[in-house]
Amino acid sequence: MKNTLTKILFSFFLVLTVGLIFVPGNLSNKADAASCSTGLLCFYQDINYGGNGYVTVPTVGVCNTLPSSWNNVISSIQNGTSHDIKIYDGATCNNATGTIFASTIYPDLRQYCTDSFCLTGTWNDRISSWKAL
Ligand SMILES: [Ca+2]
Repeated sequence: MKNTLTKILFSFFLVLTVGLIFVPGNLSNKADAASCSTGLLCFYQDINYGGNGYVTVPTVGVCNTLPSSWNNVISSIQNGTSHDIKIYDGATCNNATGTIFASTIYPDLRQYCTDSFCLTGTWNDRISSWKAL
């Protein structure tokens, strides 16, 4: 009798635990992370891949100036490509630069700076151009 009650209680807590882990809301970040497919470079206006997205297929070695509506507004990035991406504060792949590594996600650029740029701030709302390596 006690053994049966233990099994019932164990089953109840197992179902409860699985239910809590797999609540759809808890998966939102993973679902968003999967929205940038392999081979694509995805910029987002807000942290955690929120707001509008700007999706592109990089051409290696070409400097890309962001459209004016995307200048200095990017706050998170998913790099689904196999290329490192150089990012620049200047509009013509000039001024301060940093690297967005291949197959890497950056959920919050407020937490990301590079080299001497770290002395003056982070990459949040700073990217104006980029180039695939
Ligand atoms: Ca800038």
